[in-house]
Formats: sequence, C-alpha cells, structure tokens
Amino acid sequence: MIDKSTIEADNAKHQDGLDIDFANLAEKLDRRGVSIDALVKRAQDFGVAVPSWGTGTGGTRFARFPGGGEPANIFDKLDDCGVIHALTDAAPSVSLHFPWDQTDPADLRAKADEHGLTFDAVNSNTFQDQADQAHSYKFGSLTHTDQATRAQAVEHNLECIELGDKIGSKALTVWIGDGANFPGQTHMGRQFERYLSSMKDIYAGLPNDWQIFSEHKIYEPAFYSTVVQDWGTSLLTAQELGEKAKCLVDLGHHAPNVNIEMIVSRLIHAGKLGGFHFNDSKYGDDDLDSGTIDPYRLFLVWNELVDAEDTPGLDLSHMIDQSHNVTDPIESLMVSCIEIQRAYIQAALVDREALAGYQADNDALMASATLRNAFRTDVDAILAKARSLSGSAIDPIGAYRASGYRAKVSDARPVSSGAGGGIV
Ligand code: PSV
Ligand code: MN
Repeated sequence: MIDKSTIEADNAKHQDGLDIDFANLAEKLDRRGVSIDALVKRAQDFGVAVPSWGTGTGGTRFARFPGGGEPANIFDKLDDCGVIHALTDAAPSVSLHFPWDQTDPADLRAKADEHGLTFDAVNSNTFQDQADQAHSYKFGSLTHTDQATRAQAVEHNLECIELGDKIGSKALTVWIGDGANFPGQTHMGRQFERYLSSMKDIYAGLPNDWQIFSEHKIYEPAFYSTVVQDWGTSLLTAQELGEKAKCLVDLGHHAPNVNIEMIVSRLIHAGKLGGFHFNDSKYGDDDLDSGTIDPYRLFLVWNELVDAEDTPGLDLSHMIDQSHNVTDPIESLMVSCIEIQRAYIQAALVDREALAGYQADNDALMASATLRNAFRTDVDAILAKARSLSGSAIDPIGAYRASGYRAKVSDARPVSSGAGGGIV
C-alpha cells in the first residue's frame, strides 16, 4: 500500500539528524548505566493492536464529519491497518468487532496475511440492534429480563468466538451497555446475577487456549447505573467465571481522577489483568488519542506493567480503542501507537533498584524524582531508530503525507455519508 521507495526517500531526509540524536542519547544513557541497544530492541519487539473501527472517522451522538477515502468495509480497514504497521512497525495486529466486521474468515485471514497482520481479541456487540435480530437490546442484552433476549446475546458471543477462532484470535472482549437510566428501573442484584449466568454460558464455549475479557465502564449508554461499572465488578466476574476469564482496562472508562495505575497493580496482584484499550480522555469516555491529554498517566500505567513484566502468566493484550473525529484516523492511530510505545520505553528506563531503595527509606521526594527522570527522557531517537532498522518510517506522518495514500484511496472508495451521529 505504501511504496518502500517512498519510505526510503523520506527516511533519507532524516537519517543524518537521527544518527546525531541517537549518538547523543546513547552517550547520555550510558552515563546512567543504561544500554540504548536494549531499549531499541524493546521498541522493535513492541506491538499494539489497532481497532478496526478506529480506521473510519468517528463521531459523537450529534454528528459525524467523514473525510475523503473512508474505508467502506473491513478489507479497506485492513488495508489502512497495513499502512499504519508498514510506517510504524508498532501495530502488527488488529482487533475486530462483530458483526461490524463479520465476513468470510478465509478472506479476513488472506487480507491480513497480505499486510503481515494478525488478529488480537475480537469484540462482541450487543449494545446495538442488528437489522435481522428477533429480540431488541433496548432494555439490555446479557442481563435482559427476557430469557430469549439473553440467549440471543449469548449466541452472538459464541458466534464471535467461532469466527475469531478461524482467524487466529485467542480472546473475546465483552463490553455491554446494559444498565438503567432510572433508579428503580432494574433490580441491581438480580440484573448482575443474570449477567453472571449469561457470561458462564459464553465461558463454557471458550476453546482451551482462549480467554474472555470483561470490560468495565462507569456509565454510557446507561446513565443511572451500569451493570459492569467498575473494576470491582469486572474482577468479581472474572473470579466467578474461572481461569480463562480476565479483566480489560479501557483507560477512558473511569470516574475522573481515579488512579488507573493502581487498578492495574491490583488486577496484576489478583492474576486477573487481561488487556487494555488505550486512549486518552479529559472528561469521560472521550476516546481521544493516546497520550494527548495526560501522557504522565499513560507512563504511570506502563510503569506498573514494566515493573510486573516478569510475573508468571502475565500475557497482556494491548489494544487501542479510540474515535477520531477531526483527524485522519490513520495519522491519529500512527501517533497513538508511537505514544504508547514511548510510554513503554520511558517506563523501561525507570531505575527500579534506586526506586526500591528510596521507597524503603521513605524518601518520597527522590522516589517520585526517579519516575519523573524516566518520564522526562526524550526517547524519540530510540523509537525512530527502531523504526528505521525495521524498514519503517523515521517520520511516519511525513512519509504518509508524502505517499499521497489518502488521496489515492479517495479515488477508489465511495463517498461516506455523514448522516446521523455515531459513536464508534
Ligand atoms: C465502549 O465504550 C467501548 O469502549 C467498548 O470497548 C466497545 O467495544 C468500543 O467502545 C466500541 O464501541
Ligand atoms: Mn473499549
């Protein structure tokens, strides 16, 4: 999709500058006793999954303003994911959402292979009604008071597993919008019991090498109470279901000021952290680009992950879940992949021995300075070097714009309608 020669021509413009920056950083890190090559290797090994739904322009419940060359189907979306990976070398997998992306699994695999992509967790969708379904989810899906509606929602999740299995996915993420808009509308206890019972039916259909992730979110679309509203409920669910059940943390799904890195630490302690939906937010589930509002929080989350990286059995799915309303989604996703990778590399720079010493001595000032010292280190040259060594772009946005990809696909893809709203 992106000509190698375009990347090479763009890289040639930046190579000399990168070499100088890299040598400077190598020398600086050397003085701290840190090997830059080990960090480059970490950056090269890093990957985060792109959400298929993030490649189209998102919207709010008020409106959607699509750009030109919007992907019209999952194959266009996978082409866009291929571009993101080719330019960043940081997005080797894609997370699909069913039924949005539902199609012949052989065709999905063939298209992914074309771009050297694999599939991470698949997502079910019982927060919307589909045209042909018998029972509406207006008043709930997995927790609905009506048995037939719950069975239909369970069945959809089982179909997601079946389809996911055919494309090499190893996990199902379940997020439901079920809840209530009025006090008294539902019996909170019985509603949760129905949720657990439905989840158990789905769990029973998991292949042995699969996991199920429960994703919590504090509110929206239900505005009074949500069934899986926080990590407590998510953890209860994962513990009740069994070993293959874990919790997924979407960074945008918490009350303002909640200490997300502490939730991460607790879930690791419980052996129940399964994965992430990375994004950023200022007010609620804003689905903004990763690292654009609070990069320090992203770093602190990664600090917990790097700290625990040798924990036996900790094998996380790192995925993005964002909505790009005013940017070219490919550009936003490339920058997001790099910002997530940046936070990871900065977290790898934390002097953990020194930190443990300051913690033992109750030296709060030096302990926090140790974290900030890592966070403040400009690791750009490490990320760019990792990309250039892998044949990707030193400046992904510059190379992408030079390629003219969006204009080219605009000629081939149908004009997308902005009618109606649409949170993705
Ligand atoms: C819900 O807000 C969510 O975070 C879930 O992960 C959904 O699958 C996704 O957004 C797309 O609507
Ligand atoms: Mn999410």
